[in-house]
Amino acid sequence: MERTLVLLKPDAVQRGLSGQVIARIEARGLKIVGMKMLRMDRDLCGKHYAIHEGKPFFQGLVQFITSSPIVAIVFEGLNAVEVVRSTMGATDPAKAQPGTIRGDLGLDIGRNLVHGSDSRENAEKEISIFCSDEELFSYERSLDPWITETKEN
Ligand code: IDP
Ligand code: MG
Repeated sequence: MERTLVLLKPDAVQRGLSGQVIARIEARGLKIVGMKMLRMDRDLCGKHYAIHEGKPFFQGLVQFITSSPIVAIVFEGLNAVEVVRSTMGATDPAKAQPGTIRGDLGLDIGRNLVHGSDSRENAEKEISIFCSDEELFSYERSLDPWITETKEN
């Protein structure tokens, strides 16, 4: 089954929205297979956001994401990457559709609450940055057949 990395950014944790964000993703049927709270440092930020180094917003992003604890969650399920991305909404909350996490709970591109991997390949890389194999769990839920008829993807 496909896995993806979700980060509840410092603004989500500080605003007490962690539960709401997790609930929206869980309610779609995706399963939590790993979760932890941590404070990102400059090093981890450089690894996770390597593709954005040098961009005008990078310094602000580092400052923000390292400013307070985050929650890192690995979700698993059918089309997990795409489903999380569509549930999050567009990067800029001002442009995100109502009904999405960013469209309902956010206002500013620099405070957009949540991260979700943008491809299966990047998901695998990002998960390995944040979680060891021992921190990830494979388990069945009895309701899985009521969420999807697909066993593998
Ligand atoms: P994504 O989070 O929707 O995948 P990316 O383009 O990968 O968006 O950007 C990573 C993160 O960098 C965004 O979620 C946001 O926190 C921050 N960011 C991107 N563009 C801007 C900007 O123009 N101003 C401020 N922050 C930005
Ligand atoms: Mg991105």
